[in-house]
Amino acid sequence: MTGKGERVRVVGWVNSIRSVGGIVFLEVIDGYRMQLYTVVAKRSENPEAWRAASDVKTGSAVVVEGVVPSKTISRRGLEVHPTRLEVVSEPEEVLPLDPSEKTPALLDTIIEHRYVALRTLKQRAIFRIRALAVKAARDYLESQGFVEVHTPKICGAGAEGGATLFQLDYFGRRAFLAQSPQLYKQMLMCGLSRVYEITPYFRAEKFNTVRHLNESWGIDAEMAFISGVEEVMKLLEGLISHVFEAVKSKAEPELRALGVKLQKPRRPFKRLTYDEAIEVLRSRGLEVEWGQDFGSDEERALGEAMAEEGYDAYFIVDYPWSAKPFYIMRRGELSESFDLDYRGLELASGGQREHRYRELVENIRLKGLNPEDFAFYLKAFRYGMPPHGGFGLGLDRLVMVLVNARNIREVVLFPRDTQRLTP
Ligand code: AMO
Repeated sequence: MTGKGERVRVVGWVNSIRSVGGIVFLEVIDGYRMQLYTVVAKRSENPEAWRAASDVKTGSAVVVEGVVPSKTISRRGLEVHPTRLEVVSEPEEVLPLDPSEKTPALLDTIIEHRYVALRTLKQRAIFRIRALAVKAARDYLESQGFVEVHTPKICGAGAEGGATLFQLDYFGRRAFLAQSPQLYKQMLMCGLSRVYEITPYFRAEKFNTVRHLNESWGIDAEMAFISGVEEVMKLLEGLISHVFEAVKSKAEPELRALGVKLQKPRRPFKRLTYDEAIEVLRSRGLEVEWGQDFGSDEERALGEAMAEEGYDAYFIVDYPWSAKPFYIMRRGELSESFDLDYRGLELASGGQREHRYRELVENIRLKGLNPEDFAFYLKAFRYGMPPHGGFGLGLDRLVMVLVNARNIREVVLFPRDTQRLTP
């Protein structure tokens, strides 16, 4: 903390200017911290610094040296009386948004000019919390023995269904952008039994929702020698709880700037079977057929029902196998899989995988796919593949929940959707 009477050096941007009589007030946001300063330049105190402050334009990058006075007059930020004020860069034009947040900007304007928007406390808070969540996730998974890995993003096959693949020409061969690290993280289970990856993935659906992007980040984990899917769910529950705890305890100024009161979800998270979920939905007047996956409307309705029971976070288990990908282990009509939802938003999905070679080949066929397209993947199942399972946790969605955002675009610096390829 900076004490009264102390000398300080401030680097940052001028967010607003007010001039009264012989005093200029500059609101300056720090270069990277959650810190606002009010630079109070008085003609009577330091004419040179006052003159420099009088010439400053909103949006300028400045370096200020000064003193924190024992008696302050400003209401916002840490007050600094300058002894020297240097403008290191001036804007070429008027800023596209008001960084002092007196006039709120539209989300489209923010996305178009995210780098300027980061001069507001709210925007800065979102991306500082995002970084903290990633760090907390790493810390947690590493504390559980997981090794961070990096798998290819240019791939020869996809795992999550053909319609959602971005195709590209790879030296004359057909290749795809990775839809998920699914196939590779599973192959690794043949030699390293706990791995995780924090990675972007690419989905080519023409989404037009507030919860989908075409490039999205995920926290993927995979663990072997498991005795069942419950072990995977416990890991995910621990991870989510740890991230909430870390953000709550380490991002106090950020949460305050956003007006968010973060509540750690009640543990253990509720386990709701697919059949129970169908019952809940039908009792709320939604028409759902057994076997279908839930869409946003169903997810929201379930979220309301669970909230009434006091659960923010809940697993949906025992999905019909027909609604799940080929790599998920079957149990008759059902599957060893789960989704994790938070207040009506799907945050993660996962499950136990089919590790038995013959059954896996059969599953691929049953989904109407050609095992030959997955030869490189299937090979790893011939050399002593242990029982394993894992999950893919949507990082963007997790951050949405942490900062209470309604639109996924709020928490991604430069979102990629059907309309946006730049900036
Ligand atoms: P799934 O396709 O359910 O599973 O993805 C896992 C989680 O990633 C997030 N997510 C998305 N977020 C934003 N935009 C998108 N287009 C998008 N697609 C997915 C969601 C989702 O719950 N391989 C499996 C995971 C596994 O079994 O390990 C998979 O990719 O939060």
